[in-house]
Amino acid sequence: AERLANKIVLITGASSGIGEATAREFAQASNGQIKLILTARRHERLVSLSDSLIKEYPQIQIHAAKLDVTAKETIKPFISSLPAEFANIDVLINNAGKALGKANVGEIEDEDIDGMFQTNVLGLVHVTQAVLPIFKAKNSGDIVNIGSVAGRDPYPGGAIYCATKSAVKFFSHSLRKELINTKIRVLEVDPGAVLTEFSLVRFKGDAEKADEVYSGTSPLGPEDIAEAIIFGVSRRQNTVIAETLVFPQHQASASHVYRS
Ligand code: NDP
Ligand code: 8X3
Repeated sequence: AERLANKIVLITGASSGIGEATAREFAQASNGQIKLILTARRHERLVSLSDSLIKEYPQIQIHAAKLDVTAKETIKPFISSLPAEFANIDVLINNAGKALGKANVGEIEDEDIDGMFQTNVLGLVHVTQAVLPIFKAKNSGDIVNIGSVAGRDPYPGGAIYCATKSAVKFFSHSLRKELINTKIRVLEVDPGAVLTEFSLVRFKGDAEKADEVYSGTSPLGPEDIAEAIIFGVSRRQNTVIAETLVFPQHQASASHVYRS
């Protein structure tokens, strides 16, 4: 809790799944001694998350705001017009992301291709570009990028999603090298199967298809990934948990999954 105390944490995609669980875990691990900037497109969800956290941790400070990471021109103005008490960000959690569909190349909807690259890659890059000057100015800060097992182990039907997540990996690794002479840390967390709205989004609201992804398995919960994120961020300054691959017990690669 001491290492997290009074940190200012910006989370993208905090309205659901891993992002929401990460907000909760930061609140719990710091016992409310933290300032959270919660962003996503669904503002009403951020408000109810914020309300529930404030109820549990009355001293917590939360700024909940709509931010679409694909709206490139809004990102820098958003960061530079944060309320003064939230402006000096310490931790950036680049979590907003998605898969759209599972079609093979040649049959992928144009808007799915664009949606995945714009959110998972360009959104992450532009948010990082907007926040990094704050970190450089004080020579500290943590950037946590949410990749995926899909960025290490590509699978048919995932060409675009896997390409976006391997882009996240190489962006993260390049950035860590650029920042080697600073106290800014770059952490990459790569989840395996996590039960969130991920598959519902991928299959565009088809709950049956989404449920099939997890049938006969015990997927991770978003809080399991949140714990890995908070572990990395709360190490002593000299320690960089550079990459973390987290599977549920029945999974050993993107496609090697045991079903009972
Ligand atoms: P969810 O669908 O539950 O959450 C995704 C979050 O991203 C939501 O809060 C959503 O908020 C936000 N988001 C989507 N589009 C945008 C946008 N344009 N701008 C801002 N926020 C956006 O899925 P997960 O929690 O599972 O996904 C979180 C991350 O984890 C993603 O990067 C995903 O690729 C990755 N991941 C997930 C795995 C899984 O099995 N679940 C495995 C490996 C990686 P809103 O719609 O309100 O904008
Ligand atoms: C999500 C995991 O394997 O469904 O990143 O692509 S997978």
